Amino acid sequence: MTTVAEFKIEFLQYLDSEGKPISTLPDFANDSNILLSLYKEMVKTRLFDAKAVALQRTGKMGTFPSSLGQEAVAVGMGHAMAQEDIFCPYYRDQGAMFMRGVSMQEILAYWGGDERGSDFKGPRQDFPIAVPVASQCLHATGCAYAIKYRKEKRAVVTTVGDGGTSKGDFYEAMNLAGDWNLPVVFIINNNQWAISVPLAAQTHTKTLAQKAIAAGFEGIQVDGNDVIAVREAVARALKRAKEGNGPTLIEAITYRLCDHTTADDAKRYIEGACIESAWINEPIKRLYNYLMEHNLWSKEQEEELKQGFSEEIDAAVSEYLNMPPQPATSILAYHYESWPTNLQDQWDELGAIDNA
Ligand SMILES: Cc1ncc(C[n+]2csc(CCOP(=O)(O)OP(=O)(O)O)c2C)c(N)n1
Repeated sequence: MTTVAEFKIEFLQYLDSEGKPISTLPDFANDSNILLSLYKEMVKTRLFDAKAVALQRTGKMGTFPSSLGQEAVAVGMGHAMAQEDIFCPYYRDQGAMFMRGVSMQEILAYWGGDERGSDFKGPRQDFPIAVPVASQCLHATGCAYAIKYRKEKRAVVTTVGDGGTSKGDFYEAMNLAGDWNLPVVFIINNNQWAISVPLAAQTHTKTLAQKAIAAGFEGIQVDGNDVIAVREAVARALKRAKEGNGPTLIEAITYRLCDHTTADDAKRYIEGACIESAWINEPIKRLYNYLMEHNLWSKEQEEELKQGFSEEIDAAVSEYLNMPPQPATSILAYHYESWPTNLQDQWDELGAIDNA
């Protein structure tokens, strides 16, 4: 018998959970402005998430998926992307969306059930938040095909949860992206849980990154709580995509330190001790320690930063709460170019509410 294929999956990490370098940092990490900007964006995301959960709890917003503990994945990739790239987000990417230019008010509006929350004033070509699990992977592959067809020098980034990697949509998107050598980066936010289903019950594969091998391209694991590693891996993958060398799959290992969404109670299936030990690895403290150790940050700056963000978030919340309501027909108004006849009754019903 002969071996016809072999593969390996590499793991990228620069800072340990205490913020101490375990290998030489990538070049961009010598620029303290970049490190500070990554840090600030993670803090902003955490404060925003806490406020959004509070709004839901007080009946002022719909269901919300916090990214508590996973801020480094969104922020690292958001920083690596160029403005002209295209983002097809899933529902836990607010940290990256802010960096793309989506406003806090728009994200609040989206989770408040307002269609205007998907009509970004900022990145006009980025996709709206995808809630149907893994559907965004197909959008990303389709978009990447268009980019290649038009010979444009940009790339698409999409994200998916660990549970999403069990879906047909994920495999189909990866398969075609590999076959057509498309400029797309798939990022798995492996937070260990798909609502109450733990990773071990989700799949028998040793890594999720190796799912790329079957599609014919490279998969890599990164410490998803190390924003430097995420930023570096995504930047490398985007460079490869733009140079015509095809897709990459990045599995970012992290942990969901919160309920799945505000509609869930994680205490029913996650032991408190699991969460407590996962807090040791959380991403913000790690970079904070590094910055403090290198005299790049101080307690006073931390206070000032949090104060500034609180004011920014409060202003976005008031804007959101003061948005004039949309007509009821807006639920359907933007979906179709030409109106399907089977929806006419519903449209009329909604119209009647608006005209009452
Ligand atoms: C097609 C589809 N099926 C089921 C759901 C219900 N659902 C919402 S989130 C979720 C779990 C997703 O877990 P994972 O992909 O690991 O992402 P995470 O939420 O943990 O970030 C499910 C099953 C859905 N939104 N879409």
